[in-house]
Amino acid sequence: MITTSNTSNTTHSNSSHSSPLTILNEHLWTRSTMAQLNQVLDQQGWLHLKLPSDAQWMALATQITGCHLFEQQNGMLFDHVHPIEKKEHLSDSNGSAAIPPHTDGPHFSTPPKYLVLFCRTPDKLGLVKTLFADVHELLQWELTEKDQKLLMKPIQFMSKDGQTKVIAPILNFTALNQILFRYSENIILRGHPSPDTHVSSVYNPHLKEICDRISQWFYHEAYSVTLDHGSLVLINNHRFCHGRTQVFDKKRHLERIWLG
Ligand SMILES: O=C(O)CCC(=O)C(=O)O
Ligand SMILES: [Fe+2]
Repeated sequence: MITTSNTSNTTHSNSSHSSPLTILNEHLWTRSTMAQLNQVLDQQGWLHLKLPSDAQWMALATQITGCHLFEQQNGMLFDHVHPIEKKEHLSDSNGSAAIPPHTDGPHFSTPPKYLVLFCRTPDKLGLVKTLFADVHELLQWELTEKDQKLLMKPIQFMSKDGQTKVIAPILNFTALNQILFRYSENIILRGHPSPDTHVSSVYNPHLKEICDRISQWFYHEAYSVTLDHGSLVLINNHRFCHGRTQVFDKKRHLERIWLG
């Protein structure tokens, strides 16, 4: 059995709903634990585990999901999320600005199925929130016909270096009829996945309305997590949109993989 703690720090941003944090010591890494976690991830769409800081978290994530590592920028299989000097004003994993709602790797024809974040060094001020919201809930909101049309409209998503591009709608479905959400407020409204936060021009004005709707849903419905030492978060990146608030502690350091 898996032990769960009641002192959760995963909360619904707009309500008191909270979900227990799973404490997973290495002696619990059994096949049946993996199967249980796989089931929770499949139904809930996310998992928040607390691991010892020296845990083999990448092996654990591949075992739980049954998925393989997915190439990130420059052929890397692993990346760091931490502010880098001179990039602080950017709204991305190497900046310290807030990152608005997005899915990772929207420029791939099939984006990574899971995003996995492991917390190496938490934000010592405890202020940064990682946010994630279920697209199933967006689809239950009252969307106008125009909103629905805009969700289905093919648009261009590009990589940071502009080399990889895909033209696809925000909302799509897989052959198995599962949601495939592809989104980046930065790309759609600011024209780049990692925009300078000082730039305020609207790149795609006709899509502003649907982005505002998504933002409204996201900040209303999102789960909010404060990542601590050894926190491991797995998020279904086809079904959830995520983002984070501004980083003030420059030492905050996460490690990230994608699985697909
Ligand atoms: O910093 C975080 O909590 C999330 C970062 C993120 O979403 C990203 O780097 O794409
Ligand atoms: Fe992300």
